[in-house]
Amino acid sequence: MVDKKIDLLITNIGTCITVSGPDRPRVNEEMQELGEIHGAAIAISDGKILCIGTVHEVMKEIQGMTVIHRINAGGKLVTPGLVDPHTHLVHAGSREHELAMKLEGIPYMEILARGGGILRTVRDTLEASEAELVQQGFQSLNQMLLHGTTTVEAKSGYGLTVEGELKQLRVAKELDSIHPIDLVHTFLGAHAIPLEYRDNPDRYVEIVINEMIPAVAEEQLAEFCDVFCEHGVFTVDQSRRILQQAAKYGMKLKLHADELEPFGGAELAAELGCVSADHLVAASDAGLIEMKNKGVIAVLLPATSFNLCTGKYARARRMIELGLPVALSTDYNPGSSPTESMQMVMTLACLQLRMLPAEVIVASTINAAYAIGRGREIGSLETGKKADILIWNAPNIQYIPYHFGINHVHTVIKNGKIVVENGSLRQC
Ligand code: IZC
Ligand code: ZN
Repeated sequence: MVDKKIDLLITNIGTCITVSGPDRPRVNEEMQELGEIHGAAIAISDGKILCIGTVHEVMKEIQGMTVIHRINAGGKLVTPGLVDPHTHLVHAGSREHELAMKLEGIPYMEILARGGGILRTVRDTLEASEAELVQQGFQSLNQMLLHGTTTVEAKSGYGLTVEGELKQLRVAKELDSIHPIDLVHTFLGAHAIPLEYRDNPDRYVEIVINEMIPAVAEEQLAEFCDVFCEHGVFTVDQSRRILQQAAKYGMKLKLHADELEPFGGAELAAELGCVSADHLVAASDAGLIEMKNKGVIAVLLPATSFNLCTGKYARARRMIELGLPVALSTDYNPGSSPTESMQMVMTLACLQLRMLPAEVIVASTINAAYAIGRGREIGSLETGKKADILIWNAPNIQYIPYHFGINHVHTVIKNGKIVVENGSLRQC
């Protein structure tokens, strides 16, 4: 090891939350295990963690090695970078005009049924050039990075034509290559039924199955396939057919399940062995138990419940009690959750889902990483993992969800590089 160089050495870490543990999502009481090290240091080489421990341990291990750059964490709190496993990142425009409609009592699904909502964003996104979409997505990613998110899942679903979906996925690939945040790509052609197929939704499902999935696979544009399985969008049977085809093409599976009413989504996610089922506000106990038995991760999106003003939140306590691995996400999108901030989600998870601050950290790091198939590479601070690290302006982890509505991130290190310094993006 002696000839190895340390690219970055972080010393004087007050408390380091490593979230280290077994190579699998955390369940039950494990969701409260943070793997704290007091008086810690982290040595980084080639974008990865070379060693982590107390200052004494790390200094001993790296003795004789050249240290190229070092930072003093000033006794602050350090955690893994946050992972956001469910976003509709690439889109054009925004939908603030829906706010007054919502306050008048018009439900989200009714706005969609009138040709607004998702379909409004589809029109805006189809009209936008790839360069415009890259520009808008880049700004959102900057916000995410400033708020401590270092890996993001990004769905398509605002094209709803073969070309439109491919365009969105290509933009996501481009963003992945030009922005420090790492992206994980998901095909969501089954996001809404286009108006022209309203009278024959199965015809649209056929296009998703026979044209879109093969085209997306051919260009290797998506690792996951997802479906918005809900009353008024895609039925359980249609969702099953789409996901089975995606699996044939080598994609891993996700599902928007039981967001607004009990619809059999959790049961379907278990039946198909989805990596995650997301939302689950109205999921049945039977469905949750089936998910647990199949190891499906529950991705909860409390900012969406908050923003939809329904007063209905996922039963996180019940899920944790049942032994389901729970992850958190923003659901960032221009309709039901216009926020890039995982810190906002963490506050809502505590106050509305009754999750403990420690559980919220685990759900936003290692369990979120497993929800996008990255649990072995990110989500905790352990030797060999990516050096995705946050230094916080917060005395302890409880303080982050407690003191809400502001950004507590001081420094972001992504793949071993400092990308946010003193709360501002570093020019590179
Ligand atoms: O644009 O409204 N729920 N899809 C499913 C969304 C929200 C995104 C949107
Ligand atoms: Zn979504």
